[in-house]
Amino acid sequence: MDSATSETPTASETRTPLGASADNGLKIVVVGGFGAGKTTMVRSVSEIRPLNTEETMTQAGEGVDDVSGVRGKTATTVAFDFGRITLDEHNVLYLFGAPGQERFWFLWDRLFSGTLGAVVLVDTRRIDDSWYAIDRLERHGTPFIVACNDFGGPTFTPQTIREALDLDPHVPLVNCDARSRESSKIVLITLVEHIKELYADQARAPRQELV
Ligand SMILES: Nc1nc2c(ncn2[C@@H]2O[C@H](COP(=O)(O)OP(=O)(O)OP(=O)(O)O)[C@@H](O)[C@H]2O)c(=O)[nH]1
Ligand SMILES: [Mg+2]
Repeated sequence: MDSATSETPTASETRTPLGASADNGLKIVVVGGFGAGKTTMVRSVSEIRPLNTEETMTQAGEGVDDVSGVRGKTATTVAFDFGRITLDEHNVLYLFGAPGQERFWFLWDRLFSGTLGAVVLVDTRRIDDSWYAIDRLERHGTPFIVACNDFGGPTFTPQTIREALDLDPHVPLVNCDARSRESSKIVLITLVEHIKELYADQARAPRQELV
């Protein structure tokens, strides 16, 4: 197998040093089905050149991996992607992109450890591939949002997607283009705001019980 494990140059060629006042690291993971665009999102939004652990896909994997929905894909993540984005002078998001292939799912538990929240990337042509990620996040109790990545596939109403994913009404659902930095930033902002709301709800809850 050819090794493509590398620090692949991306749109964010600029090397942004971590600010001296940054003292709060927030870990976010990007999960989803095989080829849903996880590596693409980490690459497009990271302010540093991201670390990618990708391997060239060869014929040897054809009997093992379900490549039916990702014809033309040449590389796949075998460990994780890592990127960074500064929110403000104190807060920094550390982004981890999960491997999508079933044979690497055992790595997900480690990736979820200490995670503040997650983005579930969905390819609407293969919605079923997202069930596993959502199930794992719900079991783990990790807050998450769902982002439908634009592969030019059929457009469904938000309600249809919610029903297909059996999504709780409080889980935000957004559209995105993982190749776009701006679009990916909006996804991350949506997640951070969702997490803030959850914490605010939790902070209010005990006071309500005392009344
Ligand atoms: N049209 C379109 N293509 C995309 C988009 N995001 C990613 N791609 C392409 O889809 C392919 C798969 O993207 P990856 O980022 O490797 O997907 P992944 O989820 O990391 O894949 P695994 O790690 O193998 O599970 C690549 O060829 C991307 O260029 C998108 O928003 N629109
Ligand atoms: Mg990947």
